[in-house]
Amino acid sequence: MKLFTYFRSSAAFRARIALNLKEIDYEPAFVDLRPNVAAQRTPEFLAVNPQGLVPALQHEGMTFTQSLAIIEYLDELYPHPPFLPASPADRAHVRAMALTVACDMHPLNNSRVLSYLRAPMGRDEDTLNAWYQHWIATGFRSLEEDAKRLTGDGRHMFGKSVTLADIFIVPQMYNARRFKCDLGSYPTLRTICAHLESLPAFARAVPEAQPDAG
Ligand SMILES: N[C@@H](CCC(=O)N[C@@H](CS)C(=O)NCC(=O)O)C(=O)O
Repeated sequence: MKLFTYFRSSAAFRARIALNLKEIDYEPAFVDLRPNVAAQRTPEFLAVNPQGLVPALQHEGMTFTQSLAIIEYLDELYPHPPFLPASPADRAHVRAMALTVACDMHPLNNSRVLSYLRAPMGRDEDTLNAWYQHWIATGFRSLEEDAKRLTGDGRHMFGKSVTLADIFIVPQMYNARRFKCDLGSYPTLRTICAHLESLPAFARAVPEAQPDAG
């Protein structure tokens, strides 16, 4: 398997965690997203993913995009350890937490949105930081309540083992720290992430552990 990745991309971070949890030996292909390089907009990469976004996964002659689709593909191909619980209701709870990150938080704060706010919208760095922190707080407030209700041991978003919700919360928490968001109101999320980050599959996926980390 080949994963198109960039060390700082939180969507690629999710895919790296999932590959590590499934113990899949993958070949990384580095796509440099820095504005002065913008490898994601080259014809070569657009031929891989016309959206110009990482991650993308190549396997058996096919290319897959969108981190959630990639991770569910891996889970269906390699069912152990499972990323979703057994019952339909529990699966819906786990998916809802992952989707809060994937659909309601990350798209508002990803690099192309921040770049667009900078230019052509002409917003300064203070405004961008306020924007970033606002959407982190909005998402984390609800995830804190979800996790309090659904965790089984205070160390996982749902139940007592790693699920899709854990794969999505850790990269988002990493970025929230990077952008110096106030995390004081989310003790459950902080405790869960501290535990998850201590697991080898998560620790090996962090941006600073990647070969392309600058
Ligand atoms: N919904 C997509 C989001 C992918 C995404 O936004 N990737 C970012 C990095 S985290 C990217 O490639 N950005 C390049 C750009 O903004 O030009 C997913 O989950 O895979």
